[in-house]
Amino acid sequence: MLGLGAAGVAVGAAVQERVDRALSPINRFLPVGGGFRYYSVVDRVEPRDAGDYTLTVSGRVRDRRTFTLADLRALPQTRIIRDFQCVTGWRVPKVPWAGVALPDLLDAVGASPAARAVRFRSFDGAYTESLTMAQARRRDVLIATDMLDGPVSHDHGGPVRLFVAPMYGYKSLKWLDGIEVGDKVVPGYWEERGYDIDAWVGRSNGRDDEPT
Ligand SMILES: Nc1nc2c(c(=O)[nH]1)N[C@H]1C(S)=C(S)[C@@H](COP(=O)(O)O)O[C@H]1N2
Ligand SMILES: [Mo]
Repeated sequence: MLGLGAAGVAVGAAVQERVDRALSPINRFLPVGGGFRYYSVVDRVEPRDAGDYTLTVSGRVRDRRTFTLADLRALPQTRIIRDFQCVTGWRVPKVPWAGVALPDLLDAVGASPAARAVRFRSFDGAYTESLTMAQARRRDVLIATDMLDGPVSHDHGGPVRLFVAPMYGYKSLKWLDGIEVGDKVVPGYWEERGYDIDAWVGRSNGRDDEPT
């Protein structure tokens, strides 16, 4: 009985690994962070030192600006606690996130009130995402410098990632280094491959948030 059980677990793990590989080129459980999986659509992302990191905000803005990590930390800070939900089924409850609320960053560069969309780029060289301006103006969309009460680790997309609280995880682009204010919602990496452009998780997420 015991032996069979162990074999069953081993087979289960092998099947899970194959499912994981089919879902994404790179996919493994992260050793920390209670339930997160590591996702990357490219084999390897060159780590970027916090000291070398920059985020460029361009497009329909009054002031095109390049922010260092220190610049981002000098802007008004927002902290929220929200679940993280991947569309493939795993969910991490009550994750603390902190950084700059996207509307505060858009105000800092003077984003045009007439602009319709915001596009995000990753320094992995492959992944992009977009939001409508109405979505980007939500206060629960963060330019996250911290998660799980520490700096965003490289595996989680640090030094800086996007966190779109009300939407599935694929909107939360990792290794963020470019934001472009424009007029078009351009389908992102997974959206080109069939995922919905509007990725709302549903009304249950974010009920038990803490004041920021
Ligand atoms: N650059 C980049 N960002 C990404 C992804 C990716 O593969 N590359 N995967 C997305 C998906 S589908 C999920 S669920 C989360 C996973 O975040 P994690 O790796 O920190 O668990 O990142 C999102 N952001
Ligand atoms: Mo995901």
